[in-house]
Amino acid sequence: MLYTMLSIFGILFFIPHSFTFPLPDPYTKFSKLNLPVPGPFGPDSVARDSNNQGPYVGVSDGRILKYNGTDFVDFAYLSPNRSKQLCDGVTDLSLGPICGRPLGFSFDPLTNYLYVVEICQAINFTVGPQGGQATLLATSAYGVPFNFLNGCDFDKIRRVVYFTDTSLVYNYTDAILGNPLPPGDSSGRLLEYSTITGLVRVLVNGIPRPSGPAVSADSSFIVYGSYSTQQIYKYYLIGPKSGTTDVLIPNLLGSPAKTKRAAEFGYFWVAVNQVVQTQPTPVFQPYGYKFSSNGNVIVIKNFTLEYGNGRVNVVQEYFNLLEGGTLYVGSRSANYVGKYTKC
Ligand SMILES: *[C@@H]1O[C@H](CO)[C@@H](O)[C@H](O)[C@H]1NC(C)=O
Ligand SMILES: *[C@@H]1O[C@H](CO)[C@@H](O)[C@H](O)[C@H]1NC(C)=O
Ligand SMILES: *[C@@H]1O[C@H](CO)[C@@H](O)[C@H](O)[C@H]1NC(C)=O
Ligand SMILES: *[C@@H]1O[C@H](CO)[C@@H](O)[C@H](O)[C@H]1NC(C)=O
Ligand SMILES: CC(=O)N[C@H]1CO[C@H](CO)[C@@H](O)[C@@H]1O
Repeated sequence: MLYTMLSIFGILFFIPHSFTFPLPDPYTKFSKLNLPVPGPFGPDSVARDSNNQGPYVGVSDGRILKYNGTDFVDFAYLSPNRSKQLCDGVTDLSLGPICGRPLGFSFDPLTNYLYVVEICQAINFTVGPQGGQATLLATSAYGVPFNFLNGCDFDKIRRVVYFTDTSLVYNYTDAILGNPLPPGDSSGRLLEYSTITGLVRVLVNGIPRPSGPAVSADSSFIVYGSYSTQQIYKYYLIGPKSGTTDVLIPNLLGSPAKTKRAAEFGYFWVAVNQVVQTQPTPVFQPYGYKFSSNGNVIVIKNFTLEYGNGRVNVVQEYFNLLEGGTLYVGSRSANYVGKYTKC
């Protein structure tokens, strides 16, 4: 009886903008949305559009695919000379510079345009609702070319896209070759692209390897993680602290990947990977943290059982009355999108 009441109220709790007191982790049922076989892997970003279609994913062979209810089908691509013959299904990441590699994206809910950051040519793009060839928007900030773009988030109030350039001295090629991280590297940047002026601004310079950011639903601050410090930061867009940064969560279990808004107002999810063994090959334990605007961690969801020793790169939550809550998990090492729902 109590259980039934809890699950009825659980639905209420997941209506965005209604409650600020969320139900802890109801996501116990796991399933996989498989990518085409044989084929690409590594859905680093996962998003639904404003008509609740998808999810869309960006994968290793450079495509953006859309889930149509049963299968992932072609939606968009970035490089104007990307050849389907050469690139479709490739798992060789060194072809990234030719085939493209979308690592992060975010929908503008008003126009349903998808804003994408692409890692290899260090550029970003926009794709219209019909998909197809993306349009290049920007390649540098204040004359400094993008080097390792990682994630982005659309701000529907200010109509800008926030994104992070992880490092100016370490790039995607270094990462896939397993090159050692330059010690003490804090050349990362938090950036903003305005869809109104077409200009790129640097919000913060000198960040130690920032990962993909998320803006609060009221557009008052941005949160992002740092791979190196294993912390979550809060950058204020308005108010007396405007333009300054606080440490929001000082002690994650491991390195944070992308941060995304949760379904409820004022909450976020971040994918976190803990290294539990480094030799002979790295072994990870992947987690999803759910936290509030004040940095209160309310859920630490352990993905180790479903993801083995792979990493997770994004945890994206959606809610609608028909389906209830859904948690999508994207992983650079998986050939599927993980889907968690309530039992
Ligand atoms: C989804 O795409 C697959 C492959 O193109 C197709 O066979 C299937 O009919 C589509 N399903 C829906 C619901 O459109
Ligand atoms: C696209 O093709 C042109 C002409 O073949 C070539 O010069 C250019 O490097 C190619 N660009 C990419 C991103 O492969
Ligand atoms: C990464 O940096 C190296 C030099 O450090 C450069 O040779 C290579 O072209 C860069 N790769 C990409 C994808 O930008
Ligand atoms: C996460 O789950 C794995 C596998 O069950 C376990 O070994 C690990 O200790 C768990 N992590 C935490 C922080 O509880
Ligand atoms: C991968 C990709 O699309 N590269 C393009 C980036 O933008 C420059 C300038 O428009 C093009 O020349 C590249 O082909």
